Amino acid sequence: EGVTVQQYTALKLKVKEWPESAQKIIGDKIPSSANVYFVPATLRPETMYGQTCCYVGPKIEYGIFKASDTEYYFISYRAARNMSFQGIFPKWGEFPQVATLTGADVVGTLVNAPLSVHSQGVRILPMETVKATKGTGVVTSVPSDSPDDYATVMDLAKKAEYYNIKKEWAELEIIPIIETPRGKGKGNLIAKILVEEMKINSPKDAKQLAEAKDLAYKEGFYEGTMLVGDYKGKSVQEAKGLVKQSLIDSGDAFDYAE
Ligand code: A2H
Repeated sequence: EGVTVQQYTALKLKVKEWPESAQKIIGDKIPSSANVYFVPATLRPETMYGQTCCYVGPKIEYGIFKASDTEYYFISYRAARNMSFQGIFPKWGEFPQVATLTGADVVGTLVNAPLSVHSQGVRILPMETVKATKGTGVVTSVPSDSPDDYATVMDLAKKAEYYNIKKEWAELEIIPIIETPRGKGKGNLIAKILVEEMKINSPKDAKQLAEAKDLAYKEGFYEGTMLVGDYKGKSVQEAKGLVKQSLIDSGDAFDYAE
């Protein structure tokens, strides 16, 4: 462990509809007047307009933790514990767990993704490469700007039957969010461009995906301009903090560090 601290934006994706597998486990442990939120940790809040789904590791164990009478969070135990020392739960060091589920139990859940152009909601889908020990173990998917997310939605759509999901859950429209030199005149989907140029065929092409991720991140941050939202026309460097703050102000996100 180094001394660097990673500052994430923790986004709140409200559950609209559980699949039967999750409903059975949750039963009457959560009052119907309360909301449950999937809480992905992201470094790119300015891209949230382009969310098309949200990933969990199918074999990872998660909990639902009570943050208040009206709010419960679906995250890893490790993240809940960390959050309890960051003022996110009412009592310091306490993070009341009301249910235990695996990622597989919640695949298919319909959630509302703040700022997403897909305002009807997006689905919780499986991603094999989610790390249990990073962030919250929940990863929101922005396939326009994240090569990992793009490679994963392509794989999910191709093998929908194998993954036991509906193909259309992985096929929500991918819209351009950020203009960059590499994307300009080519549709501005930098993750798609890089995955295709580098001939990345699978979400498990770890080495190439790491390189693509680095290129997309640097180009997006230093040379990107917003194409959508309240900060359209502004540079990504300017917009990043502004989008984050407006998500926090609207109650749709909070700071999380580890
Ligand atoms: B980022 P760092 Cl558009 N396992 O958010 C695997 N990946 C995880 C994770 C976990 N447990 N927790 C978070 N992440 C992802 C958006 C995004 C992200 C875009 C482009 C690049 C990008 C939408 N997905 O990350 O290792 C999350 O995906 C590339 C750096 O802590 C989070 O931000 O540096 C990022 O990895 C955190 O990575």
